[in-house]
Amino acid sequence: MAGMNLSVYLLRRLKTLGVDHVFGIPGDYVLPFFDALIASDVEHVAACNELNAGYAADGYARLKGLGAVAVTYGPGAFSLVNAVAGAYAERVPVVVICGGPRREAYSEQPYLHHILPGNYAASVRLFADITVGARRLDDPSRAPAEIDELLTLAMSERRPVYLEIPVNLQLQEVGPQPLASAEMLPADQTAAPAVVQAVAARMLAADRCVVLVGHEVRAMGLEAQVLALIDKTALPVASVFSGKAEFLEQHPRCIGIYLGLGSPPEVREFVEGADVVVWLGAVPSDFNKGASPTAPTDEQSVVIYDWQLTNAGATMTDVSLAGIVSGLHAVLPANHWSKLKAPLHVFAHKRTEPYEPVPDNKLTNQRLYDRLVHFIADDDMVVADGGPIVNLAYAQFPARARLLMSSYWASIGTGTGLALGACFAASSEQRVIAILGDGSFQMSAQELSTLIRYGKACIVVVINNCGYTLERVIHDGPFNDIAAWQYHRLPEAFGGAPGLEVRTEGELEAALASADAHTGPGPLLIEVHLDAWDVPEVFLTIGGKMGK
Ligand SMILES: Cc1ncc(C[n+]2csc(CCOP(=O)(O)OP(=O)(O)O)c2C)c(N)n1
Ligand SMILES: [Mg+2]
Repeated sequence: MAGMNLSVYLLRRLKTLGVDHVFGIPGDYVLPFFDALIASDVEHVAACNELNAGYAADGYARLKGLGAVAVTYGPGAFSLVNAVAGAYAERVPVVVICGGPRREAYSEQPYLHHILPGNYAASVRLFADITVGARRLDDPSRAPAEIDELLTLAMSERRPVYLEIPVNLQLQEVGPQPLASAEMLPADQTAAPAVVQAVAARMLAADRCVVLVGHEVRAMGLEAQVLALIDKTALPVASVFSGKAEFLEQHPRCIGIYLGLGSPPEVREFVEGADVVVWLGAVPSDFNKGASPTAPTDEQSVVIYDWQLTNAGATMTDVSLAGIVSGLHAVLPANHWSKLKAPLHVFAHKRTEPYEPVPDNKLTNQRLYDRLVHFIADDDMVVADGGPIVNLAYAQFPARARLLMSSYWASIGTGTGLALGACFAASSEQRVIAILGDGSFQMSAQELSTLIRYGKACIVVVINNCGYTLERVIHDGPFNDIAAWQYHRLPEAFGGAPGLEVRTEGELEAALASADAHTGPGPLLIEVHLDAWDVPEVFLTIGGKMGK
């Protein structure tokens, strides 16, 4: 290991942890790192701006377990803030590599570009709030250990970390240090047996018990364990909005998705009328309770989330989700709930419902998703942004399809970047299908050119409904209108990829046939026109409540 420099060390560690691509944009404070990146076996992927590079690293990390983004100081790093905050909120391990000024400058404090006047600590401080570790690496002899510590933290907490590396240290030798092992830690199993027993006893005493699954289950890699728990016990289970658990929607005990007032009536009645509601890796948040005045109360609920367990209002810390899931699996009797009658697979859009196109009919929101649910197949990676996130909540997913979206942090504009990252994480057989609202797409549309540049055969569906429909249903005004773009013509302007326009059911069939046949290189964009107010009835109900 003699002669290894800091950047090479970091890149080797990333590579061992499965990171084959680093997204990002250079600048003078990070150029030595970029030289090392280009010379390494990790590929650099350029995005049009740092925010989108951050979203791409997020999409990549959701699929590969770790992602990385490299940027320059100040404007580069600060542009990343929303993407990193989202990764923190949604538990996605993204490594931020930020090149900083020369090490001596931190004490001498000269006026330099990209530095807030007199504030050389600003970046580390800013990222401290939105990562599980934000550090400046200013001692090459300690850097390998610090890098390993931060990477381990990112992997075990499933949250971002921030590494600031002074420009004159990026190629400094780190000494003849062996590569320490910063392997992905197994999910922490801690959950005191007494805690598990208390939850199990409460569940067993209830007439009706239901499990709600949210975004932490996926983030912590516990999908198989949760399925095994449901298999063994026959507990009725539903997803929630934040981190819709698409992987369990085909399970014989899956009742559907709980969205408060937005739930199908039988799902709402079953969940809200339960004696015990177990929120697994799910938050009883405003979005997940969907403005329902009769949403599960604290007394009704057991909430296991963010290393905390709240049972009937009393909170305990240091309880891991993995520990509770495996503990419950061990102590709950087999088939205990098999006689509990529960609704089954209640989804507005299901593959089992036949769909017959009426070619000349103008396409509607309802019919679009009735059709898309047949298009989405096992092993597809679906990315959603804006209104499509809510519409897809009502679609039943194939067991092996993945849905990527910002549904807890809920930042629109993430979709194109997430899709870009997913394209680099996907295997060559996997399709990436992005279904994006026009308002969301306008925030990051230039990454279409990145998909073209790298020849990624992504299907990008842009729903042109003339603006911010989700906001219209809450509170309308001219602020919800957006510029009228000819979305289907963008691929041509951005470098020559096909773009199609859909207004009728017949045109949708033709476009989806093209999508099925599309192998690239580069994306296929399908612009779908819908009316601005064409939304499911429930959106109007919830929107009205949220507006108040
Ligand atoms: C970064 C960010 N800015 C603003 C919002 C508020 N917001 C939530 S939904 C939405 C409109 C989404 O529009 P679009 O993507 O076109 O989907 P549609 O509602 O039209 O289906 C806005 C502006 C947000 N969530 N995130
Ligand atoms: Mg829209």
